[in-house]
Amino acid sequence: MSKRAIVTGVTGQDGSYLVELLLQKDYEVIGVTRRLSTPNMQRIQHLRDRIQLRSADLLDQASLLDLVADVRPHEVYNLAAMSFVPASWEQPLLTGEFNAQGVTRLFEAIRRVDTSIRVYQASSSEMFGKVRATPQTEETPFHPRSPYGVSKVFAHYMTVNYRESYDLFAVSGILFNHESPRRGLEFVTRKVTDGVARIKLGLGKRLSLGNLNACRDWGFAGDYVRAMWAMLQQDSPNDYVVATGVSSSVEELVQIAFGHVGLDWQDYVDTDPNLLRPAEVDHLIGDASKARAQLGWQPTVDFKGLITMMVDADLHRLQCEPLATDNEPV
Ligand code: NAP
Ligand code: F7E
Repeated sequence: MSKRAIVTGVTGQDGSYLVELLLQKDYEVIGVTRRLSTPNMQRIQHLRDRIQLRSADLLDQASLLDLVADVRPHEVYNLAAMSFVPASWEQPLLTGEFNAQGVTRLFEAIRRVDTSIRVYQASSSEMFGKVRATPQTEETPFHPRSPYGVSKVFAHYMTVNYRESYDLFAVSGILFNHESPRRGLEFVTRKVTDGVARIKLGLGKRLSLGNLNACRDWGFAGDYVRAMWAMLQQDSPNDYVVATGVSSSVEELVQIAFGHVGLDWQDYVDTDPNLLRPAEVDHLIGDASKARAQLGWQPTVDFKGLITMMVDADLHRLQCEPLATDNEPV
């Protein structure tokens, strides 16, 4: 009998890769969308006839209870969130409602329906923030630097709490930055690869960025969803760091992206103080030894391979459709 999984945040970057993986593994997939006046299905258009979609919102307890009670899943992957860090300073309360209390609402729905349902919570390296140790492991203390980071710390400890209080198989995947051609255009990797492609094709002239010195441990989203799935297949629930173990700066990112199309980044990049954050996370690098040892997980795409893949995908997309402004299925 095939397993049934609920995926919240199915219209997002990770949702689309995770659904592809689950379908390969013969899962019945129920994707959760929220009602929008204009549906936002670009990333899952190619999967639409192979999954069911249900409407529910992390803000609405009844919708989550109905969802879990009707579907009776074996596994729930909670990927839904307000995921853009700068927006969390503009809307700190809403960020908390989605990312912190939204997770509590989902856990409440699950524990009331069936405590044998396994659940994955999308935690983040942003919880480490002003880092207390390098590299960061599952044991590193948290010091979040944004309302987004704070909301994810709350949700992380709720995951631990529901595991300890109700014996739920609830896991927290502490994932470092992961990117792809399906990444939202506001995140720095995609902003750069889209900007480079536009400049190369004569559709743009310059690129404005914030802090070029920030360093992140960047991996490929397609690799990271394999770790999510593996966490729910273990004998017991556990939390895992998922990262490449290599950290690069935003400056290195622009060097690689412009270099890939034969341009010198210094001729095109401006820095804009308005793009600096009220508090920055300066340097992240993860140690995924536990995930490697227990999940048998390892990344297949390195940083240069990731960025060149994204530049090539943006070149292709803009050549096919030069007026494109949003993500296209790739
Ligand atoms: P993403 O592309 O921004 O997708 C977020 C998804 O959440 C979208 O499908 C969005 O739906 C949905 N959503 C937002 N608010 C919702 C609500 N109130 N109710 C129901 N759905 C809602 O994010 P991602 O990069 O795929 O990341 C997936 C998860 O991993 C997020 O929780 C993120 O915080 C976390 N994370 C990401 C990274 C990373 O580097 N990508 C690293 C660590 C953790 P709409 O399409 O309707 O907006
Ligand atoms: O910024 C710097 C910026 O917005 C990365 C989310 O998926 O990963 C993501 O959060 C760095 C920061 O990602 C620009 O200051 C410079 O230091 O791509 P980002 P993020 O904030 O690390 C974590 C793990 C998540 O969980 C989040 O959901 O790049 N930076 N110039 C810039 N960043 C942006 N966005 N735009 C710039 O122009």
